[in-house]
Amino acid sequence: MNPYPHIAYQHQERPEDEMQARAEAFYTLMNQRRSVRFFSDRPVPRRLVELAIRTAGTAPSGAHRQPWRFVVVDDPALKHQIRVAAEEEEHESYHGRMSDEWLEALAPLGTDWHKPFLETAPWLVVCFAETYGLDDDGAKVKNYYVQESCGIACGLFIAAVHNMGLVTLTHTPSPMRFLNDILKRPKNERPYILFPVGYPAEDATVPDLHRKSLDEITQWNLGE
Ligand code: IYR
Repeated sequence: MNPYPHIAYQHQERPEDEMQARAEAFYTLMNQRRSVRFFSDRPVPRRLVELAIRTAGTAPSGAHRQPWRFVVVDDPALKHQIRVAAEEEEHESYHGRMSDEWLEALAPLGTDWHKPFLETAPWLVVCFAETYGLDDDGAKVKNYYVQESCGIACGLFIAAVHNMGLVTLTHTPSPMRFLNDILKRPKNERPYILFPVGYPAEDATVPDLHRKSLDEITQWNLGE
């Protein structure tokens, strides 16, 4: 493969006070983000979902393979199929597949196998991770750092959804392979995260969680 030609990087230089103000504003915005499990059925324009996916697609990826595929669902029949299949798997998980330790870890969140948001939210966006590519002859092409790449893309997706004033949830019914069948995706793609996207329900609540402090999540050089 030929190297990419290099072009000038368009750096946006900013005065330091503006950098500080933007950094504070962005942190404040992101610190207001919450995973929301109670959705309104209020419609959301498709172009907003498109913008969240475009934003996700700006993520860096191993060898620039961009090993993600976002499948967007608003068809009620498809959403129903996904809900039924997800609840079936989740029922199994909550009633035997998850360890007691895991169930205990989840207890404070109050989650269970019911997933009504899979039908209530106007959009479901499923990120599939392309575990390997296929060339024109159908031969396998290795992808690199697929988990990391998709994780970053999904992080940007979540930030984009929050920034536009909508809510989402990183839903990972397990196992998720049923999504390949329902959404007709090939076997080199693995469901990575399922995101319901929409407005929160008017009476939506979230658990009163606290985030670790800067000190708890940071070490400067070798620490004190
Ligand atoms: N996927 C299940 C269980 C679950 C697991 C974790 I780790 C969570 O942080 C939350 C839920 C579910 O969606 O209920």
